[in-house]
Amino acid sequence: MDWIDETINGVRYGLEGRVLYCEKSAYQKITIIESKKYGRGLLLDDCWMTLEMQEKFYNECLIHPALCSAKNIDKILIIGGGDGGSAKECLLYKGVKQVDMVEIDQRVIELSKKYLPSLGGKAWEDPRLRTLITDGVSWVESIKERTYDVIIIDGSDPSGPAKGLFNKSFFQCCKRILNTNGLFVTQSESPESFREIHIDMILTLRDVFKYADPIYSSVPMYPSGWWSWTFASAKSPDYKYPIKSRVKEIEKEKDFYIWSPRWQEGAFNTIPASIERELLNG
Ligand code: SPD
Repeated sequence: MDWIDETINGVRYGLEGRVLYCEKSAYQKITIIESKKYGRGLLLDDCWMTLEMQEKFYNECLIHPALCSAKNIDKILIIGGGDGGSAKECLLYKGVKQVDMVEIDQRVIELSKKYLPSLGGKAWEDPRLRTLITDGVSWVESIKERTYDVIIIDGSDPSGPAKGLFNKSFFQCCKRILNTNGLFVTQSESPESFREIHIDMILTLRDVFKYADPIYSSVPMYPSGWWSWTFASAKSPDYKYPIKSRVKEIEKEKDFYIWSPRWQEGAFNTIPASIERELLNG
């Protein structure tokens, strides 16, 4: 056994385990590990992306507040998400007719299917999933307006291939290709380890969409363990309120670890005082 660590600003986040596979793809270093405590995992450029036994901490917060509260969920766009975890959660909803997953690095998908099959699970065989290997920024620039009901940004950190997913121009394109009632959600980094990026993302999203609000929860292996997801809409902050019929349907599909309608409403009401202050003064 060895230690596999992500290091950032003089702190490290590590697990005891061993490296199963590592390669340098055209875009990034991809590492697959086997850990003692949390099963197999994926790192991109030495940053934790997912672990078999931690994906629930991240994917439930990214997907279910959005899909339980969006007016329509027929057509979903996921940018990134090559491990398949976020697509799997979306496809639990019978009302979802199409999920376009736009992943820049084909090797992330191939290696996730091979080493982390439980992440994507049945999603990989679901005819509603369309996998598109291309750059997410070019994709949103090329799509005609009002194409999607929900847009989900499931990318990595703002360095390397995911850098463009944090720009105002990217958010503007997302707004353009969302339907009028559409809902946007992005992972929005750690309010502790990436404070400036986090605050800047929320303020930029408010500027672009009008309504944008973060929720916070824990992803144990991510820097500081404290993570955020930000939801945005041009119409109203309805993302705060799960739709009863949708909740009833999804609660039959799985036993949730984090998400519940009560958790969702609470999460949007528990913004830490210092963040609220910074956003007000922003
Ligand atoms: N620092 C980790 C940020 C990664 C967020 N996205 C993870 C992608 C897993 N589907």
